[in-house]
Amino acid sequence: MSDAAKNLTETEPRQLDAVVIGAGFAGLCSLYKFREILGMDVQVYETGDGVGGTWYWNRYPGARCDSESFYYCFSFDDDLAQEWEWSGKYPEQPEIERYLNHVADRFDLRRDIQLSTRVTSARFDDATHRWEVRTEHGDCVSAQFLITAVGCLSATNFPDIQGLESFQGESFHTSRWPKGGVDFRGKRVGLIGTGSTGIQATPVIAAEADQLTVFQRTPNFTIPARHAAFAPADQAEIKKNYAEIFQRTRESPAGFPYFPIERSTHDVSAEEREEILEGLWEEGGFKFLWGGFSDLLIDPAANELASEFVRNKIREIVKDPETAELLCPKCHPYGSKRPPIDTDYYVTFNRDNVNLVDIKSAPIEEITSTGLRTTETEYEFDVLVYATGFDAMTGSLLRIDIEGAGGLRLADAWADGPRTFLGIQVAGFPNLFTITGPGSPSVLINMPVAIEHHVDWIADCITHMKEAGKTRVEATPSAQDSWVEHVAEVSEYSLLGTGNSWYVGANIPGKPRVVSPYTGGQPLYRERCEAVVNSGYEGMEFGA
Ligand code: NA7
Repeated sequence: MSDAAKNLTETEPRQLDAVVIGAGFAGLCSLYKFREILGMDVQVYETGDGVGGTWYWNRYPGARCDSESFYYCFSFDDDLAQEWEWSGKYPEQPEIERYLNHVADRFDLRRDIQLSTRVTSARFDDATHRWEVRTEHGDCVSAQFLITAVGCLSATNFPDIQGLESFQGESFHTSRWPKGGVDFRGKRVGLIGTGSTGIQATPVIAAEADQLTVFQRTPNFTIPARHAAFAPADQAEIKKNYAEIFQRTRESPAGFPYFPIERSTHDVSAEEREEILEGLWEEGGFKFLWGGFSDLLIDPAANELASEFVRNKIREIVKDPETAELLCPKCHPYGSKRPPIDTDYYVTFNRDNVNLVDIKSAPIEEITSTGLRTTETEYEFDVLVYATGFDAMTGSLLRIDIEGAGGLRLADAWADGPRTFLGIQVAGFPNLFTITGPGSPSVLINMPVAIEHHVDWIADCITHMKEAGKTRVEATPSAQDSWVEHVAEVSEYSLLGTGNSWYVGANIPGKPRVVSPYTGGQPLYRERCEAVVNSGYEGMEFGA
């Protein structure tokens, strides 16, 4: 080979059919589908040094799934579902990480996954209809399709508090937890944040630490998970009914194998309402949210009755009335901030070594070298835990420098909030597919169900393209405008977007307030996606 030819080979980027960013549920599912079923040449890049995505990073104490194990998993392979044994209802992080590693091995996925590699930029080439993708290591590849499988909750949100770097003790963000764990024995611990993560971590840290102080800005409603191990008979029953269970997850409003009861809160007497709510509380888990009265997330008065039911539970459980009142959410409807489910959260505040501090009335002013100072008090700690969440829905996409056709940057296209078609495509960004992107139901659905739906839809679209001999596909601006309008319109009927939550970007200072997830429910969303396919991809333009 001549020197010139050699240089060309060395500098010419590797040519691929698709780059997938992320090796969590969405990335593994994409790789399997695009490589094994469509026969594409796929490269996955993953920042972590293992597969698992959310379940690789979030290894904080108490990290557990909020959906039940037997349907928070893949349905695309019957043998996989039959082989894998879940230990119980709500698996802890290590078990889900093991499951995803098993999936990677079972389908021989690792050979196309490059770990410890962050994708830094992606640029669409108008002339070739291909994406040029660059990584932090300086690799550059060329791919026809760019599939983002980056997760809705993966861009860590470190709070912008003065003095963050000055703390001399140990400090950790829950989503970047050290693999070896943290030894809390004999230590004074400060924990900031009472979302799902803080609520899961609090009881576990409290049981180990000398003292735990929880800094709460907004109280949250949480329902007991009532975790239980599976007996062999439970496993057998699930496996016998798997086809039906998975089918129900695809048909129900939120991707669970159950539906809301077909009654409004106001259809029943006060006694019957309490009985039903009590039953849901006793059963535990997400049924309180997705399996209760049909008007819970629509009618403020109905919601207030359920909210007050939970507040009364808090007042019953927490012995100190002042602490109980502080834990009672009073400024947002139940469900309008993502409601956690928990194991022993409220009861933990009865422990002598646990203290709750209201930082709404007395905000944190500064992190100091020895702890933190609020406007009222100075606190000293050995360990600080930031359970402060994520720049959700858009953060993980916007942290990659994505440049579409004509040099349009995603950050500019979304300057006033995310705009997508079905949450899957973005006008001006041809051949880019965003799995569980903003504008799709994503986090309002049991995630593996949402992911498999998107991966199947994208695979069908790519197949259609190939059969038609096309090399470029993108949503039209007008189809995108209509979809954005529809997403906003349906959100008007729901209470889900009314809280100051990450659903609307309210947790990130300066972020435009937009209801990011589609609140119209899974059936309507699937219907819309199917209608696009059945119309021959109306709203999408194909080019060659
Ligand atoms: P969340 O639900 O966003 O919760 C973060 C918590 O941290 C929440 O209580 C916030 O209070 C609090 N927070 C955030 N920034 C600050 C600052 N600057 N000062 C004080 N307190 C702050 O994140 P999670 O990790 O718990 O859960 C994320 C999702 O992962 C979860 O919903 C599941 O889907 C899985 P705020 O409520 O904003 O007042």
